[in-house]
Amino acid sequence: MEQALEQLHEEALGALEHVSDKDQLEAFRIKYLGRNGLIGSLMRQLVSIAADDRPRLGKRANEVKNDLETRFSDKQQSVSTSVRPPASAGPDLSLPGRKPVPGKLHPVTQIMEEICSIFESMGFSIAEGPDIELDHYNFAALNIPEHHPARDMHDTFYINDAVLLRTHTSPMQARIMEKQQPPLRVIAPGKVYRCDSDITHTPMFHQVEGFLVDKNVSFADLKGVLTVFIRKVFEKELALRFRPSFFPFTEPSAEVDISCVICGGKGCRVCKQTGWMEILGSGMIDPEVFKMVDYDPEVYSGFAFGLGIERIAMLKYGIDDIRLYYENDLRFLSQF
Ligand code: 2U9
Repeated sequence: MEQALEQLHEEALGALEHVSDKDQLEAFRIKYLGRNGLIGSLMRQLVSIAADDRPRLGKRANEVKNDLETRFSDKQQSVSTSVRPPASAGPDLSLPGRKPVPGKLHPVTQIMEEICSIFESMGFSIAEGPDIELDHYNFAALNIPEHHPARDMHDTFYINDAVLLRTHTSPMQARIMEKQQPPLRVIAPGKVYRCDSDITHTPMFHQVEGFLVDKNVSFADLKGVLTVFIRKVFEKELALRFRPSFFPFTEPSAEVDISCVICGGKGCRVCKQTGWMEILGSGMIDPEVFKMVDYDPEVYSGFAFGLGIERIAMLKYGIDDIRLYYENDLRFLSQF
């Protein structure tokens, strides 16, 4: 028994010498010091030896056990510190890397691209123009002369008497009509600016305005194009309702409502129990606009429309505060 105890002690000390990582250390613990380990089973055999020898061997077995436990815990310390480089050695290259978070397009850009591709599929081309615009193209060329009351509604940021931040993207279309002859199908997406800020308005927002000019263009064509567009962008068979309205550059004009995307037209809090949501403005281009660019209104007719992109995205994704788009909070933006 005594010899077995001393042999086991030596064997364990030798084994501990060769331990160099946490897994080996745990295997050592289980083999020698664990509940069913070799030291424990040797100690259980003490009951069967001669009563005279028992106190001495029992004492020695405890010494061996304590010695192995102390050395085990010293080894534990050296193993756990040896995998960590000293602080002066720079970054720990053995640590797992951080997963890169891929960036995404802003939700407004995503919807803008989607809207453009829907109109492109219907033969429209895309035109982009300057954010800083002449008063002439923003207003006068669109049948909004000086002192016209419609100018008040645009809450314009003026740079000087003749230059402003465009309040809609229609100036681009006026520039195109000035240079090109029909037939034309163009949409103008981009940033526009109005001095207004609350839960549904930001001083900068995005619009898409479009127009189509050709011979024999009717209000039915306008309804057809807008119905296809709305159903594609919302991916739903929504109903459209055309409500008479007024814009200086279109006559007749109509505001377009869609059946509520939330309740399907039954009436809910979002559509204020009406079953309808206002979505865009539209109309047949006013003959006065044609005259300004030397198109003959007796030969050509056309329709135009305009919509706010943030509003479309708010309705599509159920967002109730337009300012969320521009607070740069990744918890909001990364959802899209
Ligand atoms: C030309 C002539 C006419 C574009 C149009 C609207 C109606 C319209 C607003 C809707 C919400 C902009 O974002 S919004 O504030 N737009 O209601 N825009 S017709 O009419 C044109 C465009 C170009 C030469």
